[in-house]
Amino acid sequence: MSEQLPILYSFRRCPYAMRALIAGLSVQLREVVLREKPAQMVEASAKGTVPVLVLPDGRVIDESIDVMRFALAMSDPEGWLSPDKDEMRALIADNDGPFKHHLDRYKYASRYEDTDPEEHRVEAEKYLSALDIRLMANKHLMGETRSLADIAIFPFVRQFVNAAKDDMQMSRFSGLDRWLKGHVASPLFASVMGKYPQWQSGEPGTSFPE
Ligand SMILES: N[C@@H](CCC(=O)N[C@@H](CS)C(=O)NCC(=O)O)C(=O)O
Repeated sequence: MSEQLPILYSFRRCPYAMRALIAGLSVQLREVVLREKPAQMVEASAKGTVPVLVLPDGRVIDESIDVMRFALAMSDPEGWLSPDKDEMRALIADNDGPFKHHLDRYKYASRYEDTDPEEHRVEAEKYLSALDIRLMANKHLMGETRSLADIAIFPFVRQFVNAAKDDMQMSRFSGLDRWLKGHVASPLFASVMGKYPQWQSGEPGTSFPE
């Protein structure tokens, strides 16, 4: 039966891949090394980014948020798609756009010319402050239960906070701090942090979840 599962090309440390994996699909997971992208992945999606989902009928989904929406359209037991769609879309767009822009330029400043990481930390923290205001009022970004927005965003916030922990004053972000710690400690997050060997052509991949 395993050949009926979709194939997911993934990279363990990638926040986009995390959000796709966490959305609940059963897949054949193919762990990729980004500097050695498999030809099959690039044939499926010439963009050359992970995650890439290849469905048994040949359809390809190569945007992480679309993988999440596809998975949740099939099964959404906690109602992650239930909160206001436009509000969630806007929060995620701010994460994937400006916040990711500043995250990369803070964390990987030497890869960019004329970049002052501090300026980008300050800008990134403006987005985190907006999240914190929500999280002081509610347990999660869209209310008392977790939603698409929380799951799509927290892997990026985790990456920023891990990089910035000596530079940022977490006490200014107590709602965000509680929320992030909760997601990072959740069984759901643990379930996508398994280590898989690099996929080799000719192998099916690892059945996920195991
Ligand atoms: N918009 C894409 C972005 C995915 C993305 O940029 N993934 C990174 C890894 S975190 C990647 O594959 N980069 C290509 C590379 O580093 O060669 C999505 O949401 O799926």
